[in-house]
Amino acid sequence: MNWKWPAPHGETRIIQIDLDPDTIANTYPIDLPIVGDAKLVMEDLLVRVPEDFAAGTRAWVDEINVKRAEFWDVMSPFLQEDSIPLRPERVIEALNRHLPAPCHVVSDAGTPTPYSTRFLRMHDSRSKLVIPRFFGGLGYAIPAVVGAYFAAPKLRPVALFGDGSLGMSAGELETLARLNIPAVLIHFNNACFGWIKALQRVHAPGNSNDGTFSVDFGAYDMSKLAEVYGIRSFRVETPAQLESALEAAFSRDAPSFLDVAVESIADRLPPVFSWLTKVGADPEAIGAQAQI
Ligand SMILES: Cc1ncc(C[n+]2csc(CCOP(=O)(O)OP(=O)(O)O)c2C)c(N)n1
Repeated sequence: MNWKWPAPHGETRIIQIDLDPDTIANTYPIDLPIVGDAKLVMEDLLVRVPEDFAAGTRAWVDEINVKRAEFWDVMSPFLQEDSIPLRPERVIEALNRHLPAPCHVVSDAGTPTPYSTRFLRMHDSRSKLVIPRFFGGLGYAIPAVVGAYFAAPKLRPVALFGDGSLGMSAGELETLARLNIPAVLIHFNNACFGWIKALQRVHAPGNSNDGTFSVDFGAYDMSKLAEVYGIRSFRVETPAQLESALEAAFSRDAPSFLDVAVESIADRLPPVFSWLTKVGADPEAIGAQAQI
């Protein structure tokens, strides 16, 4: 939240745990720096937690679980919605039902980030979702699943990316094909740099050209691109096609590419705190979203 929370000089006392001493207190004034591996430090901290504090924490965890259940209730109609073009959250919902456990999911910046962080459900502690959020460089997921596969060949690698990312690392499809990496590649095709288009609309609404500039691509069937490399490809426009493509992709032992035509995040804002605040929606409301 652009370092707005917790307030930098507020009441909250902050302990920062980091493996890298150089990052300690870089952003916030902190009360207690601890340099160490997060898992080991947590184990040490847990034995020091007083019992009455732990009891209070249990009540808090219960409260969070109630809110969590409420969240899934509120979101369920959107996750089930069969509108066309498909809503991105509908794609994640279908993926949840097909993902094997454990698995490695890598997501690019753009549409896949807000929707995978909010809706992807991983039930296995060995599963991982990796998103290069530090710089959010587009084009990471396709090459990264090659690395994920060699790091853990028994775990199914899954890549989530937009068409902007695909444009930046499409050549790596050749690597996946040549090495026969059994990745499931899910392309969120919205024919634009959606993230940037949404930012332009949020910050400069009502300008000529709809306030947007240089962010639209043509609407292409990108499954044909993957086919060039001999990768099994699926063009997905309907919920039924989504189901059958996921079914087929996860039953194969070779790379598969799903070109999924999705609604653009420039048309209906995803749960991005600063965007919702800017357009006057309540970002803290469960299931907050806004049409723009
Ligand atoms: C290498 C790189 N260039 C530019 C950006 C800035 N950027 C962030 S999101 C975005 C648009 C992403 O478009 P797309 O991959 O099509 O996903 P969408 O937002 O449409 O879902 C851009 C250009 C970036 N993050 N990385």
